[in-house]
Amino acid sequence: MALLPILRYPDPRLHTRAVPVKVVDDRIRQLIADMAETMYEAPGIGLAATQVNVHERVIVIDVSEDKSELMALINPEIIEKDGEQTYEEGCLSVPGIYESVTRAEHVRVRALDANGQPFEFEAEGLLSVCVQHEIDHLDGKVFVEYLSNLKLNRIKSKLAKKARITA
Ligand code: QAP
Ligand code: CO
Repeated sequence: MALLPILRYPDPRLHTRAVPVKVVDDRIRQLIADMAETMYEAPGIGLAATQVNVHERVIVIDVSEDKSELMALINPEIIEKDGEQTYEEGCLSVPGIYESVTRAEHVRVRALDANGQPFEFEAEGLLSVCVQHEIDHLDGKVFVEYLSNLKLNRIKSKLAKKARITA
């Protein structure tokens, strides 16, 4: 197990489009274990491989209260969506920034599990938001990019200022 460094917005590598995983092997299972450790340590509820500079389609999520329901999704796809919900989101790659984003309320997701077996599930509420947020990372999109340019520029200045202090 290993903690992986998390890329911070506006790192341009966060805009990389991840490629599908071809074979779910021990390398991918190790990546999932390391991503889960990194997410729990942060602590966070979701992490995409993009955020740890691995540009393959893998995400880990755990929205449970007691961190007991780890989900690993490989090559995840949203196959149905409907409705709208607005949720205050954050991101381990954009620390300290929380903003409302409107997304689908309900999604049906297809993915491979850590053994390479396809499975499907339906999600609503926080899990639905989290899956959509993490799949966006795999497509090179960070949640703050849904905001107005005015808000995005304010966030960029805030992060730049913070980076000067912490550097
Ligand atoms: C994505 O986000 C998400 O700013 C996962 O200082 C967020 O785990 C999905 C975090 C909201 C659904 C709803 C953020 C930790 C964690 C921070 C996270 C921070 C420390 C964010
Ligand atoms: Co994120």
